[in-house]
Amino acid sequence: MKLTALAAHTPEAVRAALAARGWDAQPAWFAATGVQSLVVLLEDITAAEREGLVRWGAKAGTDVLTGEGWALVGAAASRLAPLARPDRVPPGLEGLSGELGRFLAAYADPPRRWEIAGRTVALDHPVIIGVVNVTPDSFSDGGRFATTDRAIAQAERLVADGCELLDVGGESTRPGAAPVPVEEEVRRVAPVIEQLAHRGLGPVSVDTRKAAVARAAIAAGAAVVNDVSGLAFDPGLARVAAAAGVGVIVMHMRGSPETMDSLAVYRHVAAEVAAELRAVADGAEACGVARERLVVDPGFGFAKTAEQNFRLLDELATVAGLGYPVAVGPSRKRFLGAATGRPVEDRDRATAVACALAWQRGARLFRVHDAALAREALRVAAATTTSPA
Ligand code: PMM
Repeated sequence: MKLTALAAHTPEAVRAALAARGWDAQPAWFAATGVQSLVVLLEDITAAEREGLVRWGAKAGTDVLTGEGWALVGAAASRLAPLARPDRVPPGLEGLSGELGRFLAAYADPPRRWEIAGRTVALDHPVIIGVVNVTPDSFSDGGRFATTDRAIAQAERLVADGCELLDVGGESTRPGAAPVPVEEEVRRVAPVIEQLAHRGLGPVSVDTRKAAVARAAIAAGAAVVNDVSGLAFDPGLARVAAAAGVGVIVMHMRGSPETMDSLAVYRHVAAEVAAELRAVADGAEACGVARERLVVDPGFGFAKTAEQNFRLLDELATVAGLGYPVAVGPSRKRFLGAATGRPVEDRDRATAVACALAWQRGARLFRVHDAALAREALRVAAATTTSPA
């Protein structure tokens, strides 16, 4: 007898083992995703559902850990699938089918495209978003690109280095940063966005929390709105984005840049961030933003301690499990300094590593200041992933 341990963090190893034994690509991929072990935490369940799950687990030979109002189920995807099918689910567990079905559908067929104004962004490869800060006080590049000319030059460099989207922001969101009045923010971002659109650089996203700024930026040519407040700062922003048909990145944070550091209190950071992001995404859809236009971002550095940022990075699959494309913005942030001891101007290597780890855990869009290094790291990471058949 010969035993070989197969890698179990993705379906790739099982697919390869089956392909090596003559299976065709498509059945091999289907079987591999079915064998893949998944763990789901089901909360807000009744006592009867909890007991039903324990009985089902004993019969199905799967692990079910439970407590008051919750159950944690670890099973191969193919074992979970019957629970998601109304015609196969055991009596008493019907109430779980809808949510499980949505999760398994997204697991089997993750989003492969992102619709933004006027075009489709393919997500079968790492998509790099280049940061163009037009702020005099950004923590990471200190306002070096504060004039339009400098912003354009930076944008040209970012595009040459492989960026597929340029994120123009006129308000610093570093901890404790002071808010910028609408007129001033528009004065900073609109001319830059207009110039970028005029020169065919982009598409462009606008990094703003304000509906009025988003409106002006869209009029100037922005195809995406990137809101670090997760639509909490200005309730009008989602409707502006919905009416314009732009892409929307909703980022997780708590409170505001002034207050967020005091709100970094979690019992399980990845689960709570995902739940809060889901509520934001639901709110965006309720305001008319089409699901295929939404991207979620866990908000590294926003209302999280260094340790929480690393937990969140490792458990990013929980955010990807929401079924929306995932963007991350670890670029030059404090938590990377905490691990490396490097100052802000020397964190691009750490950023590139964080991006590569995030790709492996399901992120598809990467907001960075230095695109060349991130691109190299992401090319290596992406080369380990084969496309599903
Ligand atoms: N981080 C910053 C600003 N905007 N947007 C998204 N979607 N995700 C982020 O992580 C994010 C962001 C803060 O960084 P900066 O001041 O260097 O731009």
